[in-house]
Amino acid sequence: MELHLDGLVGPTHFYGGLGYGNLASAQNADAVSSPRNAALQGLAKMRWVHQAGVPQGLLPPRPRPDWDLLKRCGFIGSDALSAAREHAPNILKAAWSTSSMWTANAATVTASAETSDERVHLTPANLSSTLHRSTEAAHTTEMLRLACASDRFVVHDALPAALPDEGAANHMRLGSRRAEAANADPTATNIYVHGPNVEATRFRSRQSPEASKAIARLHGDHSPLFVAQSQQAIDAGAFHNDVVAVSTDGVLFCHELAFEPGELDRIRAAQPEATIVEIASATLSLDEAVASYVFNSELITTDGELLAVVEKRVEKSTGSMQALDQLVAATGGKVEMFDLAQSMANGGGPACLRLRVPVTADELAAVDSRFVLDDAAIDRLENWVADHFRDELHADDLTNPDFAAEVANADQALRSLLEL
Ligand code: SUG
Repeated sequence: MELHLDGLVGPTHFYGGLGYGNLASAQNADAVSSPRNAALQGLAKMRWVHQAGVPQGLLPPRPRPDWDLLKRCGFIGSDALSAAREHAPNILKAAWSTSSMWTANAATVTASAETSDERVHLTPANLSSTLHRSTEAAHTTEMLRLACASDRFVVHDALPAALPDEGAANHMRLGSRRAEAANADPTATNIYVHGPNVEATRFRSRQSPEASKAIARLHGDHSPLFVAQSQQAIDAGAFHNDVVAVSTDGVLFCHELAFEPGELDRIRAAQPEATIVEIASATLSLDEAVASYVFNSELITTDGELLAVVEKRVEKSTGSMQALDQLVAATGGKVEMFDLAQSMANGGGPACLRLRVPVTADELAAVDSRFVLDDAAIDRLENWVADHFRDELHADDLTNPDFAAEVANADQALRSLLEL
């Protein structure tokens, strides 16, 4: 089974235009955001997944703004915010970013069934390709070490910054559906997707092969498969592999141009019994796939049934709906549409908002219960959002000391609510 750890959206959700190679983030730069709607949309998805029978947890947002980052960049004292806005607006934005909400980038996780010491291994991502995300690792490491404090888990340090790593968004675990149906513990293949060995044309990859290999080594992964993402997909705006490919234990749903030529055949050879639903460009172009985020659907399996949590903009794309039809025909699964528009406008779909932690029942029981949600906990979080989040956030708010005080207050309230 899998624990889905979603990133709770913080009260400073905004559109900074900070996501490298991320078309939605660039297109929506400086648009007015709604932190309240963003958080409620995320919580509605968590509630649905929990009610569908999948263990659902959360990782809390980081305290904002990041005064330490501002200080390290020379913005000190009472006018730090306005000085940063005048001299280095991207440093100001990085200090306020709620990018830790996309927990598919929080870490890479290997199941205990595939590690040499039979423990679950997690490596927090260094996210060193962009400034605003590079500061997440310290908080993520702290939270994961609290949540996974039991000796059934190993939480490593993030890799050195020179080996860029974006976490589970570039990792897929693929087994066979037959093993799942038999309720066996399949030995799945861990597929680590990294940047291609070609000159970057439009955008460079955010995942180095050296990072993927270091993680597989650290985790003692006995079945790693290293696969190159296609430069064509990266250029079309697939800044993470999970924009064009997603897996659940026995199913891989991907665009035919997601990987460099020949790579999908290597995946097939590694897991011949997996159901691979490969969507042709003739059905859905790469550009339309990146616009709709259909491959960024959150796939879950409960009682042997596949459920796809899909962002509702997919309905506007005929090719994407045809792709979903193919997924349903091949798996017998069901589709559920969600409004995640606030996160989507920053390039974060359903699959970006969750970190999958494959666990046995005993490992799940060993996760710190403060990080695991039930309906009552989700109710409390919704009340916290109602009490502390603005309906609208504007660029000017990021230099307002009153807003900083409001956010510090919200953070305190969350820490006491979660007993952190
Ligand atoms: O890293 N967007 C994130 C979106 C991450 C999506 N995650 C996955 N595909 N798994 C990113 O580009 C935009 C922030 C801004 O522009 O304010 C941003 O960081």
